Amino acid sequence: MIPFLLSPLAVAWLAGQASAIDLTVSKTGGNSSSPLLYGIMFEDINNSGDGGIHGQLLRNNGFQGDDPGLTAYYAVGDVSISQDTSNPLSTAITSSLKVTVPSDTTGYVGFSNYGYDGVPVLDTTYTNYFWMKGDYSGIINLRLVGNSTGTVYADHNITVDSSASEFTYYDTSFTSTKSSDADNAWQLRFDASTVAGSSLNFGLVQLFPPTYNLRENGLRDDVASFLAEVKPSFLRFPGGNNLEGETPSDRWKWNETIGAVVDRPGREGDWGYPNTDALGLDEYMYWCIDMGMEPLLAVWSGLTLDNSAVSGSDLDPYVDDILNELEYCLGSTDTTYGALRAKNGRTDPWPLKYIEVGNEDNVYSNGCATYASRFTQIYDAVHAEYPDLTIIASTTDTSCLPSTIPDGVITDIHHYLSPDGFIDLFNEWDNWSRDWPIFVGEYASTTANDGSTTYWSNMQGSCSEAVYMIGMERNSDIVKMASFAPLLEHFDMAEWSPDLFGLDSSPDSITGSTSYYVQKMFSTNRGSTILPVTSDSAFGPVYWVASVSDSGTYYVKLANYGSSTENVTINIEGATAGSLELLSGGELVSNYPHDVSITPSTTSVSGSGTFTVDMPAWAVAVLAVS
Ligand SMILES: *[C@@H]1O[C@H](CO)[C@@H](O)[C@H](O)[C@H]1NC(C)=O
Ligand SMILES: *[C@@H]1O[C@H](CO)[C@@H](O)[C@H](O)[C@H]1NC(C)=O
Ligand SMILES: *[C@@H]1O[C@H](CO)[C@@H](O)[C@H](O)[C@H]1NC(C)=O
Ligand SMILES: *[C@@H]1O[C@H](CO)[C@@H](O)[C@H](O)[C@H]1NC(C)=O
Ligand SMILES: *[C@@H]1O[C@H](CO)[C@@H](O)[C@H](O)[C@H]1NC(C)=O
Ligand SMILES: *[C@@H]1O[C@H](CO)[C@@H](O)[C@H](O)[C@H]1NC(C)=O
Ligand SMILES: CC(=O)N[C@H]1CO[C@H](CO)[C@@H](O)[C@@H]1O
Repeated sequence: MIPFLLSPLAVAWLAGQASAIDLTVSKTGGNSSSPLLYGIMFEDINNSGDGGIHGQLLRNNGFQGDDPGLTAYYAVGDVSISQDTSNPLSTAITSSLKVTVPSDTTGYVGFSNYGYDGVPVLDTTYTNYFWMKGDYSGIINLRLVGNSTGTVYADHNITVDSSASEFTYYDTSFTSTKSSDADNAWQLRFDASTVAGSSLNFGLVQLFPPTYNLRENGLRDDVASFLAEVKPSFLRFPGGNNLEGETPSDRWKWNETIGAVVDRPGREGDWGYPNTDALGLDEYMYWCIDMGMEPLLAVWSGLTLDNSAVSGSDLDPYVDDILNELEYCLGSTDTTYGALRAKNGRTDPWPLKYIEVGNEDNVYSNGCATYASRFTQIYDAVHAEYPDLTIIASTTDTSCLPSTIPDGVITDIHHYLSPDGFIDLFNEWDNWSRDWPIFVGEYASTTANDGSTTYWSNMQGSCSEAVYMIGMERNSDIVKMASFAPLLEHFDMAEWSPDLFGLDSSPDSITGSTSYYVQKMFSTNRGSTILPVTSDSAFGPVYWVASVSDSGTYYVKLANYGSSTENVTINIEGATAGSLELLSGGELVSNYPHDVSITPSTTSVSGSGTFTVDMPAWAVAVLAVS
């Protein structure tokens, strides 16, 4: 809008507007773009797995981790509840919940579970599993209730015949109406009159809303669907630091995350809370298959978070463990671990093509000093048996890497920076050696330019990520893969912000940060060839990259890392129509939990080979035309 009177501010505004930027996209030349460029990195941090994307909603159901206590449980009625280690459910699940009913008690009593800061109660169907032990024949009443209000959203009876000699398994499903908030609990109640003076034990209670692609023990459909909209190309898992552990025995152990959930012991994760490992190796693989992603499996390389590293012959058993894990993923059903995979429900090998050796092996001094030998030991063993696997080293730092990097190895770099930090790295890859490919395995703008911590990404930070991504895409002949991190948080349980998106237990809580929308815009608008662009202007404050798809759609990605509107003219000979997606909202404006103000707008555009894009301050845009 042109102001009617030219105030000094308006003159400044016009001055900012005066220099139109002219871009001409070449229809020939250029490098092919990596088809895997935009993917995701996942580890259980801030309850992104348990309490986040994994479907199971009840917390502390297996009393896992270092000191679970009665976290999330409450007594319902005049009973006492306790963690009972003398009635383990299985070798892996070493406790159950004991509900002791005083003599002369009548009515329905039992226990509740408050989930991860509440249970999300939606207008949908839930499946519910539990084990129980103790003499009881009669009705078990399952409910979803407002924890403070007592409002009943779901009320369901099943008839059981439980014995004192062993645990009996029950599964059922029921429908619910929607609660308007997060303050909900799941309850299990029984008729006290027949138990009075005695007790019952319950094990591994599980409650699932509909799961993504209807997988058993699957992901929350609403959360996974929101992520799927990004169309990520790969999933790096299971860490991150959460792969490592403080000591070797604390590491993520693949063979304790498979099979029936009742056989998974879980562990104290590296981010200070228990991991149930219900989201285990096979579930990650199904997640990849269901979202059309390449799995990128990180394997433990001997580094622990206390700055020690297992190396030399001490590493041999762990190398064998990696080979066992790969046999589980890739072996035929004639092999020991391939047969185990089949027993667990998957006959075909998993479509695994990428593994990463460790995580950030450059960060700790003892890690860097030993990584060259540890990497080589693992590389040699894996490559000998699986020559087609692409192997990723966890650092680009050549001082930690072998002096000769084997052909085909990708190296991983991580950047957590201020917005200006990403602008400074715009040309990081322009002059980089083309000798081996790059994976930007973690990146996010995490602080403001003054160094203060960013709570949720704002447009300045997200725009700086877009500038850096433009730099990667321009160089995606060597930058093969990139993933923002961390992916997801439970708002009430976050130890690391900002994250790409988040949720809590209230309805409609799933919130994309401004960075989520940048990732989505870049990932869903990909060409196969990066095209040369000529311009009358240098990069900054506006940055751009152009590409074309095999079907002839031209994409021009733009970021304006500046405080003035910039008028950009884009020439693409022969292109006549398409769309413009634009994300803007002010330098320090953010989306917040339950307060989403910035989402991309899409408009139709037409032109005969020329398109103009007015880039607001701190904006990110994608022009897609043919
Ligand atoms: C293609 O890559 C080479 C480096 O290998 C680079 O010099 C050239 O500018 C790239 N072309 C485009 C269009 O990005
Ligand atoms: C949930 O309700 C129980 C009583 O049933 C109460 O003790 C507990 O404090 C409530 N929890 C929360 C988080 O409000
Ligand atoms: C569950 O069973 C109890 C006891 O028979 C009964 O009072 C209650 O109405 C039943 N609830 C439902 C939802 O059927
Ligand atoms: C997992 O593998 C390790 C190393 O091979 C082995 O010691 C351990 O017993 C296995 N655990 C299970 C549950 O199979
Ligand atoms: C990369 O090379 C270009 C010229 O080709 C130069 O302008 C730029 O500063 C270099 N970038 C880095 C990070 O060295
Ligand atoms: C942007 O530039 C084009 C081409 O010079 C011009 O037609 C258009 O009016 C300009 N838009 C604005 C808002 O100044
Ligand atoms: C800083 C913070 O809130 N950290 C939390 C991260 O999540 C774990 C598990 O929920 C909490 O124990 C931390 O306090």
